[in-house]
Amino acid sequence: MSSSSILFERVGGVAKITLNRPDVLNSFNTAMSQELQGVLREVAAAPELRAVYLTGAGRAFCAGQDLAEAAPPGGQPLADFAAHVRRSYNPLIRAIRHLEKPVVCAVNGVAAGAGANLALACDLVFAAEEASFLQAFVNIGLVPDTGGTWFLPRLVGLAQASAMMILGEKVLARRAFELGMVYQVVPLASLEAVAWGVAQRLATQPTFGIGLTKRLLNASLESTLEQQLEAEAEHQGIAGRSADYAEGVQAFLQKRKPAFRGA
Ligand code: T3D
Repeated sequence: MSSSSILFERVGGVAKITLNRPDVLNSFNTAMSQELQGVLREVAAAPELRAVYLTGAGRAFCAGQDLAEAAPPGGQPLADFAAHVRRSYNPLIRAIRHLEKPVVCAVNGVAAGAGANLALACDLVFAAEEASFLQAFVNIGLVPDTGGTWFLPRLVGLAQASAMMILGEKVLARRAFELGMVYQVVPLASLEAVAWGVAQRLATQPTFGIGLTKRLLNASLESTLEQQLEAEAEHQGIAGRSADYAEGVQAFLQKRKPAFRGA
């Protein structure tokens, strides 16, 4: 499936997804959100797709909600913001966190509002040195959404999250790295090669176990140590019965490269 506002390519085992409204810095209108939701459903249902690569077209990653759609000059503003957030943004975050495949995000430029929080929900976030993160909501009198109030304090602590969300100032990629918001910062010229290389490699890894790891990490953010110890045991029980585990151990003992199938 490929459409104008979301580009979707299957490259080997990787789903390459590009936010594609560069004239408005890839900001989300309703159609783009619905298309992205559809693509993520397609990826979830395709066992041959074992990793996701998400990026933006042009000079930005994503500038959040398309403000011209939300409040068109001389037109009708969105009637119900709560319903819009429930329909357009919450499903994206649920889809990414519940997708039992690694999601690699390449933040190629500014990531603002819902765009910043979309990136933070991904599993491995690479940022170009030229990229920045902006909790833009306060600048227009809104509250943070798209999971930001959940992810950001957990990533950077309450003091820094509060400052970002209340002051609404740009955080440059290097600072985002120092604060723990992103995995790696690389020059823009090598961003795609680096992040894409990781996504391609992940698609050959034991992605069944990586999916279970993602489940455990999701749970860990809300569990007690006792609950988490039990969850680890239960999920090790599942991983230990997988074909990938059998292959991984045999390959190790036979001193050869494993051929994982993601099952
Ligand atoms: O239901 C709901 O609606 C609630 C949900 C809310 C979710 C949200 O995400 S709220 C937050 C919305 N986003 C913003 O407030 C960010 C607005 N944009 C900016 O602050 C700046 O554009 C950036 C800091 C992101 C980038 O600045 P800069 O100087 O690099 O670029 P620019 O010149 O401001 O923008 C370039 C073009 O993109 C420009 O159009 P033009 O003049 O070339 O025709 C600009 O209007 C357009 N653009 C940028 N962001 C948006 C946008 N158009 C529509 N919506 C945008 N969000």
